[in-house]
Amino acid sequence: MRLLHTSDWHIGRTLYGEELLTHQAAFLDWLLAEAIERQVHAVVVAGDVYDRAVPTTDAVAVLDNALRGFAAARLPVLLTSGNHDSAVRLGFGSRLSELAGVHLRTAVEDIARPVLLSDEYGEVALYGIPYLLPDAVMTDLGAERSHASVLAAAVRLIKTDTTERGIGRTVVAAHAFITGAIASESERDIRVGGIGDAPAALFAGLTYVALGHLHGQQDVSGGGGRTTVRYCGSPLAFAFSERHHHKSVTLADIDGAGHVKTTKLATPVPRRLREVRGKLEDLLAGNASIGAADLADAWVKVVLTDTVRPSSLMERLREIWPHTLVLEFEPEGELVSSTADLRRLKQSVDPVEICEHFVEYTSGGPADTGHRRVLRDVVEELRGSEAGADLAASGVVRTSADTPDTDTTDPAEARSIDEWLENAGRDGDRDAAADGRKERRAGSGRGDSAVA
Ligand SMILES: [Mn+2]
Repeated sequence: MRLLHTSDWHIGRTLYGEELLTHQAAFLDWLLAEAIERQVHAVVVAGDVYDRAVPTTDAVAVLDNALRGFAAARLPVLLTSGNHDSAVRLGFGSRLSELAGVHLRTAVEDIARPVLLSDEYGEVALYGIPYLLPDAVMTDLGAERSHASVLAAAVRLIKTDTTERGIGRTVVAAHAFITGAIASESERDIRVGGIGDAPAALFAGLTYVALGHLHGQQDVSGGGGRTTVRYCGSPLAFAFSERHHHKSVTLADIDGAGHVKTTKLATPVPRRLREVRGKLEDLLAGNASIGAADLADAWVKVVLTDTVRPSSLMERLREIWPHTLVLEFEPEGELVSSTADLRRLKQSVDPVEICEHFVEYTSGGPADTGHRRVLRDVVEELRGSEAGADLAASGVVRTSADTPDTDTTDPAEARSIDEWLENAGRDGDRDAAADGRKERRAGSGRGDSAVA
């Protein structure tokens, strides 16, 4: 028995704004050709068929065309719904499409209804477990609120069915997060609300478990037992962090005794994903030592290390590498990442210092004396004004000793930034009033603060 296992097509997904649909359609054409050439008994698609619960009409047309191709070739296909799919929309007309060999498994009541295949050794029962959101299905399955519990209940239903039918070889498609598996950046985490992941052991006794959800191919059989549990991974890379993945679909050959041999079939690569890092000048010169040569056909992520931000960056990069999709800026030397920046910002209480961070971030170099003088003047003027008191109260300008005073100041009093600026520094007498308020606040004993 030979099956072709694939998942996570995410039809309609974009890559950093780049349309992937034509590449997805090309992959599906390739898949059909491979399935025919390698004479597989069936194709198994383990969820995340579409990228969105409400796919675009173009995405629907691509799937429709692919399924028609498999039906015309008399190749059975089993598809389950993943966490990105709407089970109801994907499952529409499933009893009809089944007549053409397209078996959609998107509902709990269909979990234990197998597609029966046969080879020279007898029958193989093929089941599909849709992505099971514990809150939605725990009652129907008589399970607890966890992935492990609902999946175990689904597997029990399947095992009862195979026992009744007297079938020894069973294949199950499931969309789940299996304990110990390695996640990628492009998946939506389904382990929320303490619902957790599920151990591979709950599939013990089955022959082959065709998993979907994680986008990197991996075997999670976990040693013991004869059950092969495997993620085939997505057919296309969906993030630059997946640029080292070798995307594939899995061919699973099951012999008469239920031994499984898996083979990866590399999927077509529409464009390579490449990440380069360096100074703009070196990059534009196509400096091979930093990997900047020959990127005209690649999807490119550029990390610039210049200390001053050059102008019209994206335009200049796209002139040499038309498929540049992502541009990041990390001045060399001091570690500057958004996380580090935010941490630094959080530690700063002096508004002048906070503004200096902004200057540094936008210009790529630290604020000089001139910058600092202007910043200090503006901040001091603001602080000395009614508008400054409002800003402090609303948490926009932080001072080390301040807590907001909602009794005496109304942050909504100034209706716009323009109004603040217009009034800024007009009334020097208010310094004293502001100081007085600060003292009262310190003594008021209210611990709540908008500053944190
Ligand atoms: Mn997915």
